[in-house]
Amino acid sequence: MADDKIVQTAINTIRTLSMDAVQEAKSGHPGTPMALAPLVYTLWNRVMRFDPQDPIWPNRDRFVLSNGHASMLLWSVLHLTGTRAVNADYERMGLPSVSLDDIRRFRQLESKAPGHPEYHWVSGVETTTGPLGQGVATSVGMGIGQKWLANRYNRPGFAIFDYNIYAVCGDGCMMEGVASEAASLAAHLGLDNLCWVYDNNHITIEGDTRTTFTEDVGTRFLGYGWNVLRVGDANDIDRIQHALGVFRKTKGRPTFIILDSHIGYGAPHKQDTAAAHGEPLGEEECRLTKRYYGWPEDAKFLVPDGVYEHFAAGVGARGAQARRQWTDLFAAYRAEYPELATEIDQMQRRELPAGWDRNLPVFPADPKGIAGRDASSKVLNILAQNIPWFLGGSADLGPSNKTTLTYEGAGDFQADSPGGKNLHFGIREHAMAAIVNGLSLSKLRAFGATFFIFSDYARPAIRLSALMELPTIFIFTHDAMGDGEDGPTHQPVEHLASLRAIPGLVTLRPGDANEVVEAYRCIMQLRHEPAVLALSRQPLPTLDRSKYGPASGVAHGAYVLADAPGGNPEVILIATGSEVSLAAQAHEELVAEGIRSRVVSMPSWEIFDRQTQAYRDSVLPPGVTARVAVEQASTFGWERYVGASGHIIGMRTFGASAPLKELQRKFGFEPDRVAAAAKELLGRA
Ligand SMILES: Cc1ncc(C[n+]2csc(CCOP(=O)(O)OP(=O)(O)O)c2C)c(N)n1
Ligand SMILES: [Mg+2]
Repeated sequence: MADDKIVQTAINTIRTLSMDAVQEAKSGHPGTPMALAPLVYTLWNRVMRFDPQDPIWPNRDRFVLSNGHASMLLWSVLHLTGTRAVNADYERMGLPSVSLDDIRRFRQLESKAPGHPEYHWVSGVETTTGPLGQGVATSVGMGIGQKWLANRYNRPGFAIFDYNIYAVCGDGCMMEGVASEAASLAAHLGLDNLCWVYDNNHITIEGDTRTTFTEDVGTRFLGYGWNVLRVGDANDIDRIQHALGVFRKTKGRPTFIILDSHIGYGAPHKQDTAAAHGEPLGEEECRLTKRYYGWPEDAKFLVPDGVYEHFAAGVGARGAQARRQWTDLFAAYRAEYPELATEIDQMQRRELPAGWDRNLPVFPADPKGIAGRDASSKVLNILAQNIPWFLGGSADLGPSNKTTLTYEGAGDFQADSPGGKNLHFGIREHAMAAIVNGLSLSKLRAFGATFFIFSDYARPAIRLSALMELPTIFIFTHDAMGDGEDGPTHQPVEHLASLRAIPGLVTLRPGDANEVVEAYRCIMQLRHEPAVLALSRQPLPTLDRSKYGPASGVAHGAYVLADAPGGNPEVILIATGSEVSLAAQAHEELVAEGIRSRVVSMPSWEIFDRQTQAYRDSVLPPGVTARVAVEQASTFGWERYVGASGHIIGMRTFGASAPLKELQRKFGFEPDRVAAAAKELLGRA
């Protein structure tokens, strides 16, 4: 076949596979894949360095489909390029990542062609997308990650990391705030490894964007400081290729390509209409569209002769060669820089370096104590020195979160200092969380920080970190009413409950400085789960561990801190965070009155829930039903630990603005009140 002919056939294969899959599934989004097939073809087959034989090769170019509803683009191209599957142990499998059968079973149970791109479910997906805006925001994290990796690991003659990141997005992504936050930061940081292609089709679900979206997107991106290009015809692959070439030559700023396209391209009745967005075209319209493409009208899931070979000769050959060269380069690099090569190996497998936890502090007993955020600061500064690829930052609250790394040489990450370990996200919590995900997808170990109350602003990306099974770390300080005078706008109430509700997310609310250390020890060993650390603003007494149970109990999620004589309690006080020492005080009062009480410190529900039944029963003996839970947060959910006859001291309102002492009195967080609740349960009030 002549070159032009096979190119067109390859593009139309992407289109028709997408149409057929949506038609067969009776659901999905055909129009955008039909419009963007030429873009995806050009990117993959002509530009990207990606080896389908090894989709996790560290120096591959990254492709992010931020308009995740157009997932059939990705399934088509992963299939046509013969991309191979990788298992959870990072082993390359001989099997295809997405088979034609998966595409026939688009959106069905177990198919490797699900509704939206799912990282962890389908090899070759770089990040989960679907919630619009997340993909592009995450791609900024990938851009920062590449810069950081290049700075640390590249050496003269050894460009170990020189990959680019391509993200495709639509009107929805452009309207979402998170994309704006991320775009602003990407330009500030001069991420010239980052290219977004904007599918400017003027269509969203409710119809023409005249009803909602009339801003000048190009001017907006110019204002951010991006290199803005335009390709006026989404079918013009030479112009697309040219624009991508301009991107690759542009230094010092990211590139934004506005691509004018026609949703549902070629469908006689549906092109340029919202009807092409999210429903099957219909059998008749499919036939007519195929006729327009010069395709056999009744063929379904057709991959014409020569198409697989064409992709093999394009991205396949280029990717294989690039990976071979890189592998040779890396072997020579390993000989010359064995320590750095080992670091890269460890990062790729999400392992920790030897000695990662050396010098972690042990805090002496101290009734005045230290704030959770201050203990955290000490731990972070040690971990960041022990683990070269551990980095992070705050959304403009570094001085309050105490997350700034202050040791000699930690440095700030900026355009002209891409080796810095202190990231400055600005007041962009949502983008921060997506960027931390992007860093994690780049195999760095990253944290983001803000006040606990503003975790809401980051929640969609936190949820995705759990869905993607990424070991990202979210450090949230001012975890309760500790900054009392700021009042209800700054007092988290339902945040713990709502984060505990996210499957796979590990929350930890440590009760004193030594629990903070142990919480980090747990978190750092997570490889496939994100963690939220809720830390106090105010000092918490450092408990005397010669008297109380050891803080290493944090590793079990909950543990017996103080017990009744003979380990035979009649009432159990369960507390987290700042309420642990409060419960310990109440315990002393009860003991003085001859009541056999036990205190359980429960920094993490999730970790406790996965302990053996025997362990859980040893901490919360089923026979002891008099139980009091104390937590300066919504009472929601504590019933599961205190049972029907238990008592919960928590929040049922938004709090108030007043000094902390007064708030503690008003809302019942005082030792007497906890002791009184226990006595009432025992009928000894
Ligand atoms: C955060 C979020 N809000 C809403 C949706 C539902 N949704 C999916 S696609 C879409 C329209 C997107 O329009 P556009 O990005 O222009 O996509 P096109 O139809 O042009 O492909 C909407 C509202 C979503 N996926 N994510
Ligand atoms: Mg659109």
